[in-house]
Amino acid sequence: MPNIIVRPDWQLSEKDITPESIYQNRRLFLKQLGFTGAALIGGSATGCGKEPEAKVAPSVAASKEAANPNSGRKYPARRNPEFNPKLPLTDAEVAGSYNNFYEFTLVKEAVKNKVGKFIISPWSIQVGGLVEKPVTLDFAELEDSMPLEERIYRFRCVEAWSMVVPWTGFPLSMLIDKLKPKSDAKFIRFETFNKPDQAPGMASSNYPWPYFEGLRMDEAMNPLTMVVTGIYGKPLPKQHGAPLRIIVPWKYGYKSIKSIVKIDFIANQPKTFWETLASDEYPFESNVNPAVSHPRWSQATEKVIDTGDRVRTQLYNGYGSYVAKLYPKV
Ligand SMILES: Nc1nc2c(c(=O)[nH]1)N[C@H]1C(S)=C(S)[C@@H](COP(=O)(O)O)O[C@H]1N2
Ligand SMILES: [Mo]
Repeated sequence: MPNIIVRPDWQLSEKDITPESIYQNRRLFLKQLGFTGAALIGGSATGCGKEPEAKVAPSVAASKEAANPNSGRKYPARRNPEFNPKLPLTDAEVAGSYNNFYEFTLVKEAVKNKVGKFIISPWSIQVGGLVEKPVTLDFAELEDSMPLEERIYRFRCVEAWSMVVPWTGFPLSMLIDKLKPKSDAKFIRFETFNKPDQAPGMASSNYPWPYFEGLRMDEAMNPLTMVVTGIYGKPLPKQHGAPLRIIVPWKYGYKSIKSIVKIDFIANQPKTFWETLASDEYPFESNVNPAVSHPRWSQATEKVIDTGDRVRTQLYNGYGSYVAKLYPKV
């Protein structure tokens, strides 16, 4: 009897559209992390299975530029209504044309035109330090196995500009729980890729590349801290830090490190990229605080990037109800 079961594209399981060797490898990575098979086929473990999986056909998502060939079925993710500052969203085009990503260029408006050579697939993330089992994560596998959600956050750069954008991702705490850091791990350190051949700004400047950042463990575990894989309902474009970055919405933007390749759990407070360059201007903690001026400018107000409006800056960027308890002395 001929096989007459014909399923539309979007009903194919990951097994059907992924070459077998890759599929097997991914399962290996997942096993190391203690993920179960059920979590593999996006979303079902979390009740997100009813999301519009077929918005982007797998063939489209599998284009060369996709960090995860399966991501078409994961975007847009369900919006989590808890996180919505009820402010007008920044225009997506403006947010994607005004970027700080010094690996490419210092000119914000030009970043999106300099990312053409940046290769985001395959992408792996090395996890080490004070952790029970050091692992190398495959980005596509990680994204497939995590329940993605959308959250609208305020974002405040130390340069006194701000935006309001919908990020897609999952709480960093979810990943940390899987990675099982040891009890003496008090900080987490992140590192960005080091590829001067793909990122012209790395070759032409004397910064201490690759970019590195860090958080206290309690900051990393705070429910606001996200691993971000998308923005405006789509996978992250390169200029926003593809394929994955951190977002820490109560801290100045430079803490939200882009395009991560390495995560380490450590006992002592790590140095950070900007702290190394000017510790008085960009200290480790860097919570948004309108009362503490940058040595060279006031932090009392901020300019909204698409409207040009100048608005008052809020302590912890408005997220005090989540994080004020972490900082007994402001
Ligand atoms: N690797 C890396 N991460 C980075 C930066 C950078 O230059 N390199 N810039 C930071 C700064 S200063 C800001 S304001 C935000 C900007 O993020 P966006 O371009 O997505 O708005 O990314 C942060 N993360
Ligand atoms: Mo920034």
